[in-house]
Amino acid sequence: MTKQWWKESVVYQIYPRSFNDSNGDGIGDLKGITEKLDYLNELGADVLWLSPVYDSPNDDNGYDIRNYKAIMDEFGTMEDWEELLAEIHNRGMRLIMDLVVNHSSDEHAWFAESRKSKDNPYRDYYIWRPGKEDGSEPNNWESAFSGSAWKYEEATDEYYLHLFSKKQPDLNWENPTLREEVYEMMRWWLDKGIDGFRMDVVNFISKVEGLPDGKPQEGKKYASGGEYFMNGPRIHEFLHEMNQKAMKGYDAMTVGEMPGVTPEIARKYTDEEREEVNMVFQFEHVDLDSGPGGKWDLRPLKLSDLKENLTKWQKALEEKGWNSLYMNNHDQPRMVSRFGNDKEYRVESAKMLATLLHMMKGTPFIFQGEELGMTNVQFDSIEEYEDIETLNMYKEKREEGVSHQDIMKSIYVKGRDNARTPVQWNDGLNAGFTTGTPWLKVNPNYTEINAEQAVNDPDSTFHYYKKLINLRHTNEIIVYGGYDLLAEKDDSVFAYERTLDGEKLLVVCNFYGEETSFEVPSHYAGKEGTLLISNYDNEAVRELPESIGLRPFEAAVYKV
Ligand code: TEU
Ligand code: CA
Repeated sequence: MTKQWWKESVVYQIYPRSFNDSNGDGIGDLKGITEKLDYLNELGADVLWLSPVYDSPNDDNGYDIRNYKAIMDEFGTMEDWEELLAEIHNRGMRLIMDLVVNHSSDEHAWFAESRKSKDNPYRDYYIWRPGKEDGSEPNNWESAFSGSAWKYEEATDEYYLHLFSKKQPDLNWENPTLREEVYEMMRWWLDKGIDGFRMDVVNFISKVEGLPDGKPQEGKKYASGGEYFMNGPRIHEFLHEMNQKAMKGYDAMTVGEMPGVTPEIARKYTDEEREEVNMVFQFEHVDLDSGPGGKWDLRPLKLSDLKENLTKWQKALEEKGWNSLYMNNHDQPRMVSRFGNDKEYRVESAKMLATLLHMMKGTPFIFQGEELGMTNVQFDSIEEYEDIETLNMYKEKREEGVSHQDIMKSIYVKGRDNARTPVQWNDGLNAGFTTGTPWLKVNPNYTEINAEQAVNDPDSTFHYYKKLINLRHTNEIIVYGGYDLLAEKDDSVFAYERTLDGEKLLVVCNFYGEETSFEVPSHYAGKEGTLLISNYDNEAVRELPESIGLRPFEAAVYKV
């Protein structure tokens, strides 16, 4: 377990479109980010992760890249980007960019060539196949954005694969020339001085040869096919090659976004000796409230499942490999609405969830607005929603005869636009996000929930996050200590301890809104516990009692 800057850092994710608009066109932009760097520095963020800012037709809000070496017009110019990077580095912070190379936009020059003819030199940059004998698609895989994962092209009488939208054709990683083009592009950005990459669905890039049919669920036409493209046969080879040919020689971090990754495979991806990636985003903990029908099939979260899953990940990567720690991002609903109580106990539960996550072993990722306790949103009509995943699902379910109300219920709980409403800076027009018309409506609760209020309120979630980050910066035990779950059978308390050189950190969280208590394990009997942080006003130091009473969503961290 070597010491690394990316193990000691807290990362803050910016979704540029919704962060801050500097020119009144209703769309967040790079200059808008530069304007807020002092706010992020005040919070204590060490690394900023920018969701894609490259030239894109925005079919999937920038995750469909048309030119990997140009900045999206709506976000500004390359000069604006250079200025942002310089201002980030001037403040001692770092910048990682989003690497989206499982697929490109269908408007990328490579695809424009590839679709021209079967013998075009760029044909094999993408995955083309003839249809089946009966004229149907080459296999029965379903797109993550509804419908078949294949689109037919008349011009060459073949289909191309798109695991996501029709405008996001999958790149063919079996093609060494394509791989070299990706590595060259990565070095081009690293030579500009960036500090690493977040890698979009990077464990999808190796597909099983023959692209076999999956097994559709009962009554379904398409199958996920995930067993044939997640963690595929050459994935470790490709990631090691990328590490050697693109990342080598740069002091840079990599985090792979890996739907379908398990702890065992993640240990291989993140084992430093294997030189693949530094850490991964896993999805098991954010799938615990999904039924067999997937994310829109709502299932209440069981605390015992969450305790078991996060503990499994903590233990699996405790000695070898490294965890990321997140519950929020631009694809996930806001955690205070999803796992906490965003009504009577919004601040307490937001702080409790943050404590639970930030005191674990791994690199924490804060999603924009999470530090303000921003919540999910409920728009009445589907027209007010923007996300292609939501809109395609709505259309598909309406065609299946599901009622508007029933579909909206799932969208309110799991829709990605929950995370994408503009950051709420103050209680003025459009929450201070824009002087124009926001591309996506502002959450109406901005009048109470906004950065200006939070920065001026010492008891706000903002100052609580700032304290959590400072604790990580000043206590090695939080970064490098071991992890052990406590009170495993307790159905309302999530408690664990961290251990390093004889020192212990005791983390106790009441996950629900009812009073409860935590029975302190006997190995703490009579020990002095210094209270490091709590979301209630607890006395500073106290001898650890045998039982700690916990108010609704109470969280406390003791150093013993
Ligand atoms: O997300 C990958 C992914 O699996 C998501 O589609 C996620 O499972 C789903 O959104 C849950 O609702 C990455 C990006 O983070 C996402 O924004 C992109 O839409 C997707 O890849 C395609 O690039
Ligand atoms: Ca703008």
